[in-house]
Amino acid sequence: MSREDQFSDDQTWTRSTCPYCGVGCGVLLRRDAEGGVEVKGDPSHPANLGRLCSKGSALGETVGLEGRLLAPRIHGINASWDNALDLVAEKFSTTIAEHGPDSVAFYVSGQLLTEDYYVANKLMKGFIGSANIDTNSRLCMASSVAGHKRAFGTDTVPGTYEDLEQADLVVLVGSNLAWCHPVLYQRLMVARAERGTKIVVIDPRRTASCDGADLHLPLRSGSDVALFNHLLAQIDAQGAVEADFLNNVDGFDAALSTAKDASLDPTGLDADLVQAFCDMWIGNPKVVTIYSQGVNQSSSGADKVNAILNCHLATGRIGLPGCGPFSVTGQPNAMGGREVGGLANMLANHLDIENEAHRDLVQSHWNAPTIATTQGLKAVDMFEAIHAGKIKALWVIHTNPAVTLPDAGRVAEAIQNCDFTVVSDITATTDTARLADVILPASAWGEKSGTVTNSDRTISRQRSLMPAPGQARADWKILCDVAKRMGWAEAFDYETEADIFREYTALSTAARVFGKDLDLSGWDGMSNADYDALRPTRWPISDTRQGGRFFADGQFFHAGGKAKMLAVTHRAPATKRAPKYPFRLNTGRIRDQWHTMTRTGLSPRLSSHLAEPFVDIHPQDAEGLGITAADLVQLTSPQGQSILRARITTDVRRGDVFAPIHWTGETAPSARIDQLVAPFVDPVSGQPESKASVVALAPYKAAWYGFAICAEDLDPACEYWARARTQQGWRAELAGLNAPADWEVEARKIFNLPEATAQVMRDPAKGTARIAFHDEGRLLAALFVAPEPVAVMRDYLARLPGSEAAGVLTGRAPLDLPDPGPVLCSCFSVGINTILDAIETRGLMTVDAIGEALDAGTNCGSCRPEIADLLARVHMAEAAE
Ligand SMILES: Nc1nc2c(c(=O)[nH]1)N[C@H]1C(S)=C(S)[C@@H](COP(=O)(O)OP(=O)(O)OC[C@H]3O[C@@H](n4cnc5c(=O)[nH]c(N)nc54)[C@H](O)[C@@H]3O)O[C@H]1N2
Ligand SMILES: Nc1nc2c(c(=O)[nH]1)N[C@H]1C(S)=C(S)[C@@H](COP(=O)(O)OP(=O)(O)OC[C@H]3O[C@@H](n4cnc5c(=O)[nH]c(N)nc54)[C@H](O)[C@@H]3O)O[C@H]1N2
Ligand code: SF4
Ligand SMILES: [Mo]
Repeated sequence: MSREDQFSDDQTWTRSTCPYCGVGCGVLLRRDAEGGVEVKGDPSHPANLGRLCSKGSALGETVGLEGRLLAPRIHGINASWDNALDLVAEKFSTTIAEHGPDSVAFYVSGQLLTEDYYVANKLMKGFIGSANIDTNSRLCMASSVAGHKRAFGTDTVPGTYEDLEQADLVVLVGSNLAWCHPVLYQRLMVARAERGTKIVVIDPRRTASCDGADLHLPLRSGSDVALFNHLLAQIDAQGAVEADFLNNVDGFDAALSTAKDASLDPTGLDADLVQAFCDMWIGNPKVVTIYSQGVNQSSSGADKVNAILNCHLATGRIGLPGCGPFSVTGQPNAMGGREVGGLANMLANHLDIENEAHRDLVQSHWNAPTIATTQGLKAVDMFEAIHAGKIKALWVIHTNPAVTLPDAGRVAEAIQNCDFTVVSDITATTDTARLADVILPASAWGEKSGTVTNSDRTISRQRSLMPAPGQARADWKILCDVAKRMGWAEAFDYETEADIFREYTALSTAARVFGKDLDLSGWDGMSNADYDALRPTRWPISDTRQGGRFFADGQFFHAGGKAKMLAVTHRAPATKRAPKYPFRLNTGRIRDQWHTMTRTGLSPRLSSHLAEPFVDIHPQDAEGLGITAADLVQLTSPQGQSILRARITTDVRRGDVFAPIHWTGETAPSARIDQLVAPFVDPVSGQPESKASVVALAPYKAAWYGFAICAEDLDPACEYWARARTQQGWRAELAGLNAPADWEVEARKIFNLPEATAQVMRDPAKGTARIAFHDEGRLLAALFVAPEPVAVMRDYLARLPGSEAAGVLTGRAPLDLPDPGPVLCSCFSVGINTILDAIETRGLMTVDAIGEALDAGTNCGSCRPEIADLLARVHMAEAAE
């Protein structure tokens, strides 16, 4: 029987899991006639029940071979696998022989499959004998891990996704759920429509998640501990402490007395607003507090987590239907990584590196020659040790640290200067891969196979739908190939990912003696066929229990079985604003891009939502600096510089600016935001403070600005450029300090069109130029230049390459063809102007009415918060008239 036959009514669909966020949505996949991939939500997957967000819906647009790395490369030249693997094994072996096991390191990713992660960890900790394996989850979940362990004695998310639907109140702390966990947000919105769930957002910035919220607390950056300490004191003052539950909790008195001493001043919030929040929280026993990077990515991240957990422990609101703290994980397998010991400070199966009995068990299970006895270097320290030359061989797998680590310029320098660097990636030219000695082609989502664990402990399969292209290989295979060449053939002799998974579940069974919560013993000895047919299942999975929630029974995992409340005090962010750096730089995500865009950036639909990097500035700050909308702005921090497009908005607090994290050397070199970010970390978790650096702002005085469209690629050489995919090719924003002598010559260089027929319109007095290149009547490319930001109809023009486009140089749509404006609904490509026009001319009052009229928001629903926001703005403006 084929794999599909076993679990699908329709035999042509393969069940798999979305490779993006930690919601972990199930997808149904099928090859289409053109060799592409059709994607739809899996109605039977418990995470999404058939829903998908914009990124999941566009997966089919991102599986082509464009940009793929198809063969191993040594110093930029294609090599055979044998040569590349021999070189990697030899370099790692000799470095270890000469300088010891701690002179090498792996930097891996929460996007690896559990099987990949398990093997990487086994190789480093049990065979190389160092714990220098850390992961981008250090930048992502480390504070939650530390907070969980301090409070519960284990790193466990107590609740399930159903809790969001059963809660009366959902509090989002430092989480832009509407954009970053869109399907969970949709589930929440449905529950809200049905049962009136209240929603509170705690975020310095007004986000799309605020559109459906009852309250928004725009607290000062980094002040969450002060707010939750105040809540704890209020819980006590209002008699909401659950005395019975406190029998299972240590540390209540100390935590409470610290909380009572705490001041609300650091939050900068209005006292009435805080009171309304506390009353709501205390008055709704069914409360879920969701938290994410606004909490974790902070120099007090672990304390923020514990301040939140304290409130749930004091009220016993944990592990019951509809209530509990909920750390939503970012990456698709951040949880799986934590489960198999993917961080430098843990072992597989939630076992501890410092515990001798734990180490012995793991070592004997692996039949390993050694086992690391102390924690390895955490991400930021690891790259510092590379910079200092202490680590001499580095292997980066499935992550792009030259872009995403704080002080990214220094990190790039460290990678560049490291004696030997290997990168395993699917993309040929990432900022990190460009710096490596050896790059190894990995098989990608859709080609590879294994398991992932989502935010609510549900383990699902990723299944392959098509063979890997070129010479690409699964990440676990590449790791095993190297391990075998390093002399450990037997221990890494797996035939399939099922072999690895079986070894892991057997370890879990052996680890039962330690009474850990993570228990997969029910799957011990699973057959290949069972592994193939595996349905999404929430752990624990044993003979005594399956799935469910943790801790309502008061059983925790510290010695003695009790939970701990921690006395935590507010600490301001590590960097202080000063006259030289008067602004606080907050960073985060946008709706339709995934991290460094290597995959989502291939999709024209996803690239149309926000096509250029930007910085959000409060109107009063902008005025003081002489910055107006669409100006370019130079940001300077002690670490580096960036140039970004200004968006003037009251969504940010005065003194704060916000910029997205997604742009790279490939898409907008001067917008790499982590070049500005200071490398300060939380002292407990080692997680960097990615959202609270200090910067100075100044208008960027470009001599010229340009907008370009083209069918083929472009290669700008100016100080500022940012490019984005379109259905017809590319669009790009450009700016420079020196205008070239001849714009036609320059345009030919940018587009690499030395011969094409040019149509040129110049106005030397105004300093403007417009050049279009045609081939047999079809538009190849066009460039619009002016001494100020160019005013043309960008979204209209971006659709023209490949068409006749006779009037392109006017820069506007013909009068009878309205300009749809920037795309809001990426599924149906509906622009803002089209929606505004429909609201105004047809009197539409609701998001659903707009959906009926224009289809916008009716497929994945990711744009519904923004449509609601547009509606609110129009109706508010009307009311004011
Ligand atoms: N579209 C999209 N979705 C994604 C991803 C993506 O790249 N794109 N990445 C995935 C990953 S790996 C992750 S980790 C998650 C992240 O998901 P989120 O954490 O929801 O996303 P962010 O935008 O990083 O940050 C959330 C919010 O924290 C706020 N914040 C900043 N400082 C503070 C503070 O001091 N206190 C509070 N309370 N809030 C603060 C920011 O203003 C921001 O709105 O998203 C996942 N989902
Ligand atoms: N300032 C600031 N910085 C941040 C954050 C922030 O909020 N603010 N967020 C942080 C967080 S939470 C995260 S999670 C990180 C994310 O940062 P990264 O992990 O560095 O970013 P990605 O773009 O996800 O990198 C994944 C890489 O893996 C490659 N890849 C894709 N599929 C495969 C595969 O199957 N195998 C292999 N081997 N490679 C593959 C991709 O091409 C890409 O190069 O960024 C962090 N950095
Ligand atoms: S919410 Fe979107 S990105 Fe996240 S797993 Fe689901 S479809 Fe993928
Ligand atoms: Mo993340």
